[in-house]
Amino acid sequence: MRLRYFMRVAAGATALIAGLAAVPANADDAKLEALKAQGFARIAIANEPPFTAVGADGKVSGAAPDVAREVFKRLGVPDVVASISEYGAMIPGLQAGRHDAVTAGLFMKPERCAAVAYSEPVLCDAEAMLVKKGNPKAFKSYADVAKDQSATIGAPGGGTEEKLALEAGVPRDRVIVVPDGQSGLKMLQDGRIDAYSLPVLSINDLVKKANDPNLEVIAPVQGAPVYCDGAAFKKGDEALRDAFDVELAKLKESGEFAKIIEPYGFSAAAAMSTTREKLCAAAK
Ligand code: 6CS
Repeated sequence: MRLRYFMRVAAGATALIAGLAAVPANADDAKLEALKAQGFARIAIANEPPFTAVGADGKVSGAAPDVAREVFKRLGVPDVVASISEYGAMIPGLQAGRHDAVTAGLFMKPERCAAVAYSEPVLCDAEAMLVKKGNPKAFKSYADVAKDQSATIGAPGGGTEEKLALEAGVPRDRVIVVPDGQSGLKMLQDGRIDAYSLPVLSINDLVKKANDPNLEVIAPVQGAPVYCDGAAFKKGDEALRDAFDVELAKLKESGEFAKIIEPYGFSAAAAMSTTREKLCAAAK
């Protein structure tokens, strides 16, 4: 009796293992298969150099799209097609199926990690403020802006700098939503805002191109964390995210990751020194 029971269990187990073995490793990569068939991945970007940039000829560059393009190519998706979006609209656009991924320097924070499936870290940067030469209001932190009742600060809508300013106590009506870098620069130069805040490399890029001696960069903003982004995928597309991570890890390992991002001013070591898990658990 016992032998027959054992034989039945063994036969069942063998059939199960054979069945599993027949399932391809990436069986639930339906999304990846769809992107391969589509021939490109639709990425959301902000057009904020050096994170993301769209040239006059429409060519998409910047560290985040360049990494994404290389990873997708290795996954069998030949190219990326970008649409420009405000940071605050990127996650809703991803969730609504308008983008296949966000590769824009969208920094990992717990509330965003809860809403999307991030890859492992790609681009890290501290925060900066652009002010008039001489820093007339002596800003060093977002709290300094809060303390000065007359001070206003510009920041991207739905961006980390907007949130940091509000969390530091700057009232809503003194945090001015700015659509893009050139607008922020002009508003500061025209005296319509007292400071404009973006990540350090973005502010430095603006200053380099502005060629205006009457500007000063406060970097890093005291009390603001160093953030890192990852490529963001829709919840449910974890298999695609995992496949992205496998190729991203190979790029990091081979040194090609550094070759892509370091010419833009980013540190490969910074991204490789941390993880999605740590960044998604971080306080801010
Ligand atoms: O993740 C963000 O919200 C921020 N990331 C970048 C690259 N620029 C500004 C934005 O607020």
